[in-house]
Amino acid sequence: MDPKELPANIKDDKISEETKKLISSLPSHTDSQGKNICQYQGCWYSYNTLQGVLNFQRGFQPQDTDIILASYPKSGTTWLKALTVALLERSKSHSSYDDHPLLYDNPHGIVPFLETDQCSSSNLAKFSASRRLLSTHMPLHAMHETLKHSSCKIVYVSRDVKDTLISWWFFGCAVHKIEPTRSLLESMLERFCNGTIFYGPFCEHLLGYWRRSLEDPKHVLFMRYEEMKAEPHEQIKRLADFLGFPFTKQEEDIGVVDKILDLCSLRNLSSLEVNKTGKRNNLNNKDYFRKGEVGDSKNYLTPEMEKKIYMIIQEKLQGSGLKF
Ligand code: PAP
Repeated sequence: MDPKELPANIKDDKISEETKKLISSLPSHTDSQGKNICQYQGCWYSYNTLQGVLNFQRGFQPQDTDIILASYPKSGTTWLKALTVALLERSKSHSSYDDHPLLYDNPHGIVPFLETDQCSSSNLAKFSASRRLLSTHMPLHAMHETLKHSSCKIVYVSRDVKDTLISWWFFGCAVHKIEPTRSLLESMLERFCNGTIFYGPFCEHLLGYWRRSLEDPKHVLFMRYEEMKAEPHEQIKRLADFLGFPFTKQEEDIGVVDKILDLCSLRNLSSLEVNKTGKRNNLNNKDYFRKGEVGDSKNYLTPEMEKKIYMIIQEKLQGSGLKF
């Protein structure tokens, strides 16, 4: 494509001339919410996000102590960020939780995204825990070259594709201030199934982290939203052990685990002023909190839609040992 033919929003100042040239050579299309996306190294990104991915790939300096929280969008990122912040923060003595960072900032404000928050040193310094806490929606292979000599830890949270899709449908409509119509849902489902969706394909995203978690369990932890809901105590202890910050017997006895789970609960976080009225990158913090229920998709998907997703998941995850 001739750069002169590029869609209007590629004329964004944040996108370099080099990236514009690259974009014009990549497969691209408009997603179900009207955003232009292009496929780079097998994954679909918006143009701005692609610039962020390239900045990360060219300039990010990993540290062995970094913790990276990874996810496909709408899989439990906000919750995982809150839990991890709370786990690391407990090394500081909060006699009461009145000055806890989670009370004054949305978890996304505390834990920056590698590809979209331009991880400058000032951003990285914001959360002054003993370790740098970072996040990403990039697939694992997009980070491979940059992280290959690093022994940082990666925690991936996954979620049932049907609930992820429904969560995204509502989130996208809230962001764009449009009605969540059936036709939009059908079009998103179509794109979920054929993989041409923001950060898609979904199954490849899951499988990259799943396989690495089996090969290298010391450095990659694979978590599931459904298990976090069903057995929160076990799962937060699993996370704490993996990160090298296990709960002591004394902490367990005095109820620290319960306190953290309560602090990070959807009920508590969504009731905080910062999450009711705050904004970040033009997005309302309140839109990150909806129902947080397992199986909510049952209320919106027809049996035919469920079957379509089931067939794709069966086919793509076959033989991997990963099941939903
Ligand atoms: P993101 O990728 O844009 O950051 P993410 O946090 O991954 O979004 O997903 C949002 C989902 O997590 C929402 O699910 P729902 O639409 O099915 O309700 C949201 O409600 C849920 N969520 C947010 N915070 C929590 C929490 N503290 N506990 C449990 N679920 C949560």
